[in-house]
Amino acid sequence: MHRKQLELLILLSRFFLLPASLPLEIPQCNLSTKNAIFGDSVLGLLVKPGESPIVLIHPWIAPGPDADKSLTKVRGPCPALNTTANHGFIPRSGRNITMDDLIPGLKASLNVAEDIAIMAGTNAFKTNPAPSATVFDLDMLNLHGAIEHDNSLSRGDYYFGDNHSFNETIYAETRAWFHESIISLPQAVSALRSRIETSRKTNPHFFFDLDGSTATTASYLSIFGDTLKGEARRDWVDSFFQYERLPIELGWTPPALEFNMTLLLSLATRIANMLPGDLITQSVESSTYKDGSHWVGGIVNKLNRQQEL
Ligand SMILES: *[C@@H]1O[C@H](CO)[C@@H](O)[C@H](O)[C@H]1NC(C)=O
Ligand SMILES: *[C@@H]1O[C@H](CO)[C@@H](O)[C@H](O)[C@H]1NC(C)=O
Ligand SMILES: *[C@@H]1O[C@H](CO)[C@@H](O)[C@H](O)[C@H]1NC(C)=O
Ligand SMILES: *[C@@H]1O[C@H](CO)[C@@H](O)[C@H](O)[C@H]1NC(C)=O
Ligand SMILES: CC(=O)N[C@H]1CO[C@H](CO)[C@@H](O)[C@@H]1O
Ligand SMILES: CC(=O)N[C@H]1CO[C@H](CO)[C@@H](O)[C@@H]1O
Repeated sequence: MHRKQLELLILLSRFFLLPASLPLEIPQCNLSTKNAIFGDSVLGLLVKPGESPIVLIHPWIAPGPDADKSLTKVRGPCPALNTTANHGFIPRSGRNITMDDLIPGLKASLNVAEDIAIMAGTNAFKTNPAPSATVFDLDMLNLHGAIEHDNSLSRGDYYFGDNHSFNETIYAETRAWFHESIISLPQAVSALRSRIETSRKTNPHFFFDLDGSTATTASYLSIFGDTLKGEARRDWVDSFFQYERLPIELGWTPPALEFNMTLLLSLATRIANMLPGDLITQSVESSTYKDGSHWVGGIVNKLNRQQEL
């Protein structure tokens, strides 16, 4: 939709859809952001002051079972992708997700940059059993050691069975480190470290994925807080992990700073450097963050390793 058309529609909406006195204001959204969120949908114009366009255009819908079994929705171990599917930013079915779904979907929902979407998509395609696939289903990510990894903040390790559903006991261990309404970087690192230590003690097949572990912590801090400070709002983080729902009702909006690979690697490196040294040196695949390339190489190694196990 062109800017002019959008402006005209907003103007018209004031006459037909909203009392004239109500300003149509979407906080922290400029015109191009609005466009990304609304797409071509005129429904966007029904937004009332104080209501988020995401809630209206992308309502959260739990992935319940469908009457038609062939269309049953699938979800996977990644809370961020589950969440974007629950809001319909990527196919609600959770199936046949392409790069063309991921790039605009992650941008509009979480202000995640294209380079991260491409990295995530490239890794996800490798979990599709079909050779050279360029689509994936969210549950394909359950493949252990690819994107799914041990010592998750909210899920059990593969060794213990269910490697993908939200697990209250495990999240409680993570949450115990979040002492204040703002999760600081040291608290976030302590939570991750505690999960690593628990897995190391209890899981005889523990496999430490430094990249996956530090990237998860870096991502939730960046999306629900401030990537530069490395801290996040605890109520937003809770809502995300527990319900896989964007915490819009709690006042969250996508981060103002686009979250890209440079920012991800920078915060992940800070986190890695705060972990005990032996974890870093014992890490199996990669402990360097020079660029994003090892993510893809790393996953191939991990997939091979999975076959060896
Ligand atoms: C509007 O948002 C776009 C996309 O996020 C950004 O590139 C642009 O700088 C923003 N403009 C203003 C005035 O904030
Ligand atoms: C996904 O793709 C497969 C193979 O092309 C197709 O059979 C199936 O109907 C698609 N499913 C959805 C939900 O789009
Ligand atoms: C959650 O994790 C705990 C600790 O590993 C485990 O004992 C429990 O069985 C798990 N719960 C579910 C529902 O999988
Ligand atoms: C990532 O974002 C930061 C902050 O906006 C910016 O300085 C950097 O150039 C960006 N990196 C890339 C590769 O776009
Ligand atoms: C490798 C793998 O996918 N492991 C398991 C993840 O958890 C579910 C059970 O909840 C299993 O069906 C998968 O086999
Ligand atoms: C596999 C898994 O944990 N899926 C979750 C994805 O998100 C929905 C909505 O919160 C949960 O109901 C699913 O359990």
